[in-house]
Parts: sequence; structure tokens; C-alpha cells
Amino acid sequence: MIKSALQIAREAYQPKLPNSLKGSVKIVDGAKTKSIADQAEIEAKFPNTYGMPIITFEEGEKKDYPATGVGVILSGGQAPGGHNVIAGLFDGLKSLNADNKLYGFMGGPSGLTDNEYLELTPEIINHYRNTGGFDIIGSGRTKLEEVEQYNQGLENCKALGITALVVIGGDDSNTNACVLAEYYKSIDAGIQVIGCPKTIDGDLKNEMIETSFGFDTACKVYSELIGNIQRDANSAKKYWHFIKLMGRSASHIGLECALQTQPNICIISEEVEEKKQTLNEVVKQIADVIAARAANNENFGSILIPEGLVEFIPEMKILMSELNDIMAHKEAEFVLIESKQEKREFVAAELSSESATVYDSLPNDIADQLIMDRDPHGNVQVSRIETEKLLIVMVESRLKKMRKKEKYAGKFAAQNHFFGYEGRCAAPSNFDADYCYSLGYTASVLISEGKTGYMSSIRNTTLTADKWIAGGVPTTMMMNMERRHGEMKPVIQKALVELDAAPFKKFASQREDWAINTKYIYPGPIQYFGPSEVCDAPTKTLALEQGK
Ligand code: FBP
Repeated sequence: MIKSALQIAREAYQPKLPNSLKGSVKIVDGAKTKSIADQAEIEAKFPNTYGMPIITFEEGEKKDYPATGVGVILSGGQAPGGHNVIAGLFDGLKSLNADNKLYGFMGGPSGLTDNEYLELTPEIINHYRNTGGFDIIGSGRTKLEEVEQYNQGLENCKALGITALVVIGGDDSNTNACVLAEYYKSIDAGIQVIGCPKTIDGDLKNEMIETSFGFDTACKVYSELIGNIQRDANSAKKYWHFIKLMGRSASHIGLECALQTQPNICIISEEVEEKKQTLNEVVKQIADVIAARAANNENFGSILIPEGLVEFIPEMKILMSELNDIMAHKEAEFVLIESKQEKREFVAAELSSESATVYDSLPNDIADQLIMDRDPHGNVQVSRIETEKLLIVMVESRLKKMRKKEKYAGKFAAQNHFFGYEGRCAAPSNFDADYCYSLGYTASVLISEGKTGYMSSIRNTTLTADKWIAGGVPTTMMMNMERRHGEMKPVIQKALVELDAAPFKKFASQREDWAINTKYIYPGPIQYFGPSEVCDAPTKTLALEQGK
């Protein structure tokens, strides 16, 4: 493989570890835990893994550990730093016993059931240290949730001498990992299961999981791109840039990028829902800022739009939930229809009259995108809905009406962008490189101590890495009961943007100024070498959440 000079220099980077992981480790048990809600139901579903204590590590005495095999799985969308979780896990396992073996299951969770694996050697691992991507073993979105899959996985693990699995995934994958841990424990299978918190979306976080890995790097990449676009906008002074950002339902990415770049507008879906704003109200809010800037002769600007926005607009939420039901229950009839127009007519006839009116009012492209294939959870794939284009069309039409009423006298030309895939496989920032390596290393310690049903946890992440607190948190602790596919299920609670927390408050206190007065920040590219304040800083979200 031909490598760039940066890649070669980056390979030599030694990720920083918390002090407690630098030598032999002692496990310290904290108080017993309970789930964040629905305690009785969650305890009944997880009799073997509920209530376990939070674990922290301290420096300890050297111990001998028997050699074993461990399997690792990458699950879901890519996030910068996945390779470093595997490198940290590998180095941790080898430091415990040089004969330990690490197997990567290929292409996501299906690798476990299909018995597709690769033994990870030092040569392979070295090649991927501090690189972005999940290509070392690949990832996938197959869900492990059937007993037959668990038993097949068990058989495959036994044949390889594997006694522990590490699942690197988001909230759903970690929920499934915990169900697997519970099942293996209930049948005394001799396989531990440990999770690692991954997702650029930033929505897998709580008191014990301060951030999911990849969020830091992805936001820094998007912020660099937004900054570049803002500088272009401020130079040419002729375009409004509508920028949709990945992140699924939650607006964490949008909020973080807004804090880093100070755009003219950033829509936060959670606020739209809280205020019960209609689509027309969101459009009005944007058009009013455009008109106000035009009055100052500034016919340009930047607008950040979270990809999940449409799900939070009340009338669209109802429409999408009705569409999900129609797609689930009428799939057999629906797939036989060939033309897009007939498909639209078919679903429109099945909708309630209110939702049919909303559906009919949408441009055809958007109406088509709303009835595309669902994801494995039966939901609309929000990354494929071109909300940024929908808003441009609607804003343009509103501005025309405002012009007639002499409430707008500017020029409007728009460019649309969607940033998502650009940031998911970027070379991890120092923060993500260190955080991920520590998460993987932590998983190796949890395994050596016989733990199962835990997630690797690294806290105090706004301090320097040597002061980070490493340990394990029982996954059941993060769960509540939610309706999925018409049934109540135990799941890790997704973290949405909290409107009363410091990151949103900081944004809300400044956005009116940013809207009218051009106060753009141009963050520039991620720096890997140089002063710590430039290279190692965590996200603004994390810093504000921790009172920094
Ligand atoms: P995960 O939740 O699996 O980490 O994936 C995050 C994400 O990048 C979302 O932001 C986005 O909506 C989705 O994946 C896109 O999925 P796909 O990679 O299947 O297009």
C-alpha cells in the first residue's frame, strides 16, 4: 500500500493512556447500579447482568493471566478511531499474556454467525494504527438478536478458542451486545461480551460515557469544511449555503459545528420539537434572517441543518410514522408498484387525511425519498432525505411572497451541501486516537477480570489523558423500555440535545448576533502535530458540559 508522508508519520504516534492503564491494573468496584428507568422490567430481562457495580481501575500488582482468544466486531456506521480501539485491545491483550489471540469478525456482526474471521497479527495491526476507517475487518448493520444467531456465534467462538467478544457499536449494537452477554451468562457459555461506545452522531452518552468516539474527529472535519465555505461566502458575497449534517435524530453534530464555526443559522431539531414548530415556521425563521441580512446588503450566509430535522417537525413526524406503518404492513403490495408516481399515489391513499395533505404538499423528490427502503430498524434513512434542498425550494418561494409585500428586496442564490461520509473515516484526531486506544485497552482489562455485560468507559476526558478515569459501566445501567416494532423492548437511551444544558445555552445566547453580524470562525484542518492546545482539545460540547 502506498502511504502519504502524514500516514507514515502518524503510524509512529503512540496514543496517550490514562495512568491507571500504564502498568498492572487493580479493579475497584463501586456501588451497585440500577437502570435509568423501568428498573423492574429491565432487571427481569437481565437477571444475570443487572445491578452490577461500576468499575474503576487503579494501579495494581502484576498478576498472571491464562492465555485466551478474543473476538472483535465493528458494528454500524464508520467512525474515526475504530482501528485504534482494536489496536488498544490488541496491545492490552498482549501485555496481559503474549499468547493471547485476537480475531476480527469480518463485515460486522454477520461475521460472527457466518464464521468469517481474520486473526489479527502485529503486522496487520501496525498497518492500521491511528488511521481512519473500519477497513481492517469491515463493518455491517446486521443485528444480532435471535437465539439461533447467538448459538451459531457460540459454536464459532468455541472452535477458535474465543472466550470473549468485544462489540464496537452505537446504542442499538451495544443493547444487542448486552442481550448477548446476558444470554451467554444464562447458559454458562463461557463467553464474555464487552461493548465500546462508537458513533459520530454523539448520541450514545450519559454520566458514565462522556462521549462516543468519532464525534470529535467528524465534527472537526465538518467544521473545517463549513469554515471554508463561510470564507468563500464572505469573499464572493453571493450565495446562501444550506448545509445538511449527519447525525441521525440528534442534532449534536450541528450544535458542535455551530459552536466551532458561528454560522448565520443553525437549526436544532430538539428545539423545533420543543416549540412544536411547523415546517412553514422553520422556513419563516430562515427567510426572516435572509431578509434582515439583505437589508444590510449581505445576500449571503450559512445555514446548518441536522439530517434528522424532518422527524422532529410535528406534522412530518406523524406523516413519517404513518409511512413507516404503511411500508411495514403493505410492503408486499408496495414493492409490486413500478412507477414513482403510482407509489406516491398508493401511499397517499393509505394516509390519514391530515398526513395526505402534508405529503401532497411536498416536492416529488422529497415525497419519493420518504418512501425509500427502511433501515434494519424499520425507520426512514434520514441521511437520504434531501432536507437541505426542500428548505431551499420553500425559502425561495417564501422570499418571493415577501418581495411582493415589500418585506424583502435582496438577491437569493443558494448552494446545497451534505456533509456526512466526508468525516466518518477521517484519520482520528489526537483526542479520538487516544480515547479509542484507551477504550480498547480498557476492554482487555475488563476481559482479563472476567467481566461481561459491561461497556468500556473513559471519564474526565477534558483533562490530559494521563488523568482520565478508565473502567467499566454495566450496560443495563443505561437502559430503559421503549416501543420498537410495536413491542416494548429494553434499549440504551439515546441522548438528544438537552435544551437546558450548557452547549445549547451557549449557542442560544449568541445566535442572534451570528445571524445578522457576520462572525464566522474558520477552524482550519485537524492538526496532528504541534502545541497541545491546537492538537488535543476536545469538542466544545464536551468542554461546556464539563464546565470548561
Ligand atoms: P451509526 O449510528 O451506526 O454510528 O451510524 C451513524 C451514521 O453515520 C448516521 O449519522 C447516518 O444517518 C447513518 O450512519 C448513515 O448510514 P449508512 O452508512 O448506512 O448510509
